Amino acid sequence: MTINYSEKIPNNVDLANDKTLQRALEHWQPRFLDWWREMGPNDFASSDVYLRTAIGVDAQGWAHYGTVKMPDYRWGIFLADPVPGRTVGFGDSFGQPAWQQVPGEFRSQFRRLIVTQGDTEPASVEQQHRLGHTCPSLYDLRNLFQVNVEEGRHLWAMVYLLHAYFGRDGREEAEELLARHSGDVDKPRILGTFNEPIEDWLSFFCFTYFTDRDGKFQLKSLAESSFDPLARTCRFMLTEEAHHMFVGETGLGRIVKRTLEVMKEIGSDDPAAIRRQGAVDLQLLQRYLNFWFSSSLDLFGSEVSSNAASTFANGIKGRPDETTQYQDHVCADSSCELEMPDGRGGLKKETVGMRNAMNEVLRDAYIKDCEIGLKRWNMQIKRAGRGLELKLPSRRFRRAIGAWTNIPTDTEGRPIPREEFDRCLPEWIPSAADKNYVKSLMQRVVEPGKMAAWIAPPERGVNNLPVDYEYVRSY
Ligand code: BYC
Repeated sequence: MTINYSEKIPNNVDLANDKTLQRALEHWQPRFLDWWREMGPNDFASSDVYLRTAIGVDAQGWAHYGTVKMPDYRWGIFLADPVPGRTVGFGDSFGQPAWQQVPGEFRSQFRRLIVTQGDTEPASVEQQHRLGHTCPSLYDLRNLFQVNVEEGRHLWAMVYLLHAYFGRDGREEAEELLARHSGDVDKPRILGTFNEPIEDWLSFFCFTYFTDRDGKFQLKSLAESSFDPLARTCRFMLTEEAHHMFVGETGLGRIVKRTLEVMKEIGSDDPAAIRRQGAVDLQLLQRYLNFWFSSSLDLFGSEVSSNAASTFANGIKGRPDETTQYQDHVCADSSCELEMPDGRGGLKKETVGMRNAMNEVLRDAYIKDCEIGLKRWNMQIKRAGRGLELKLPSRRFRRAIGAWTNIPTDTEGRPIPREEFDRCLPEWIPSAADKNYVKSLMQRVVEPGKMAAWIAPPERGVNNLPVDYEYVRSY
């Protein structure tokens, strides 16, 4: 299916033949642009940015590169091609034909998930609103803007579903997606992590590593949905999401690389000495990892969740790679064992019905995926002959959602007294002094090819261009 760029809203859903939907979306479009101008990277509205735009939804047609001013980016509605004869892949309706419409009895559950997914997209653009002013290089500035425009498109993806399949409620929800704002006291974004400020690039790279990876797992679960338009929408979004995680993984890897170079230059791994050279000591990086990983773990919801059980049973939300990774797609009788707090400062094992534990199944897969980057960075550290190892904290550490909410544990997940937790927390997550130091590093570098002192250059540029290409002009 080709994307029609001759229309006001580029799409591959034949919008031209659905005048009512087209009018509704054309009514929403100026509101989106107002929001982008107010809450997006608005100080860079006149910059020329080297961006990729989707021109087709298959692997080859994906990326077209060109120089664009961000407000002129062609946000649109792109669904992956349908799979002929697709059937429901899990839950109580397993094996029946996939749905082209939302069944009435599941309408509010679908709407809630689509709204929650949609809410994260503009939230992240709002969180990253001012980062352009402190970019460590033009290459990174361009990557930030690529991420921003694609999150804007992901918002379009969810708004399309709301408009096309949820009538008036859907249109109202689409308006609300532009009315809530990250960190707003009265109208915050729905999920906790999306209200956390991202004020520096270390946080940005952690966010794209950890939080966008939650996006990968949630989108993969929704890509299994029996509601085919949602599944197809998410399948295409996943191709964009991959770049966001690449930005996080390579960004953090480049920070580690630079720190190791500095350690070698000065012949020391003393954090104070490393900071005197304007680099990020690995202990500081560890505290950032602890913060963003623990916050992102909350995005999977409670360990035991009746919401998760019913979205699975009803065929609304499956598990990532449901078809290829699992034998039992119904999970009506199976169970699993979880380690839970015993209410007396210890642990107990609890047997939970599999459907109720679906959030934990996703969290398990997510944690494994997060470990891959850590292994790679630790290899770099080991090769440089340094003893330190970066680690993911325990899944029980600093949780604000689920069974471990407000249960004080150390980073290994051992329950500890509240006083000890309060005393140690500033050593486990970035302290005010850490944040001030990181802030002092955030000086804008915009000479083509030049990098800030705390990050190594990337191994290659974008789309085979050299690293010193002028990826953003007139910033
Ligand atoms: N913060 O049974 P529970 C992405 C709420 S990221 C605040 O525990 P459930 C992206 C929950 O909403 C992917 N509230 O959990 C990344 C519920 O509230 P209501 C985003 C939370 O429902 C970077 C209550 O607690 N996509 O794409 O099984 C940049 C009890 O819920 C939190 C999705 O999340 C939290 N962390 O699962 C840009 C997919 N966690 O309804 C984009 C859609 C839970 O009782 N969402 N609550 O008022 C879902 O699948 C589910 O809603 C959740 C929660 C997995 C989030």
